Amino acid sequence: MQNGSARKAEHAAAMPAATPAGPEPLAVLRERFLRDGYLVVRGAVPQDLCRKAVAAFEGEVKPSRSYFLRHEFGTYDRHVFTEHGYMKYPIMNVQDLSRTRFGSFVRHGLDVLTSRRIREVMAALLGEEGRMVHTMFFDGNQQTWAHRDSHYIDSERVGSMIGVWVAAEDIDPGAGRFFVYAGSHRVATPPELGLDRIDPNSRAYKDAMADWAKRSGCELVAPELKRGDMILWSSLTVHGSLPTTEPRCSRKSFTAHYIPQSHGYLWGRHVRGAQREIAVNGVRIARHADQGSWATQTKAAVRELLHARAPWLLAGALALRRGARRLASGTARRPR
Ligand SMILES: O=C(O)CCC(=O)C(=O)O
Repeated sequence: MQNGSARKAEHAAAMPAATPAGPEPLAVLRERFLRDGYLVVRGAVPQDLCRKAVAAFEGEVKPSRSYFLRHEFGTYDRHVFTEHGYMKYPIMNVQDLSRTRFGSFVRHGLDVLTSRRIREVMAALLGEEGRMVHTMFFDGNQQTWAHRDSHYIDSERVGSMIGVWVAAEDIDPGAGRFFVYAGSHRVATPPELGLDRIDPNSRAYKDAMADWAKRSGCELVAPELKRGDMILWSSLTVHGSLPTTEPRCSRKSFTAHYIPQSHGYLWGRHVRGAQREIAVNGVRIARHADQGSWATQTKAAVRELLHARAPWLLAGALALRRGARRLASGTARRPR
């Protein structure tokens, strides 16, 4: 673990200057976003809204023994807690959670992600109103590998999706800050990453991407973010989270990925067809699954049981499913 002053110096060097008081003109924000591939906006979300969403997480979600879809593995799993009691793996797609069990968390979480300043900045950057296609909530740090969102999800016009990460509390420098490689949206993915061959969830992708990002010459920026601040980035900007050096601190935060609402979107690098949607504060939000359904929860429980009692059977079933998906993905578009 680094000592406090070394860490402070590292992060001070990586911090962009805070935006001056008062909202900056949208045209200025857009210019900066296009140049750097990311943008920090201070005080974007009302602090009270962030507090309500965090309280709902603590009251409804954290004590729950339900299965939630996880970003790290793409599977439904119960919470895993860090040594200091934080949920290690983020929850994926807050909009898909059961409203009966987690109604307050879903309502306040989606209010955070569709709040006024996010809507107006998004519209300025996207060139039209945004549609939300993916969301997450973080408590602890899964230590997200360096990646380009576009290798997983994007607008059908590759490069036009925008991510937003909202600090729901003051984020400690050692809590695993969100980082971007500034300007990496303008650097082509190197051929050795071979996305037509490499699964972007594989170790090979994660190692190759980390290595390339370091060699890219782009500066690693891990801004200080206080409750209500947000950072936005292009789907082509390489980003992730720093290692945790202060395990007593959480990094409560919401993220969302927006596309221009007139666009279709790529999910797992495929064009998606029709989809269900809800609307919150005028923002259309794609729904992917009913995470609270009896079928989803039962399947997850069976999978957990197999994992514990007959891992060979589970491995075989998963290999079969992967094979079937690979066959079905003959039409996958190659991302940049
Ligand atoms: O905060 C993190 O750990 C990473 C979030 C992220 O990669 C995303 O929202 O696209």
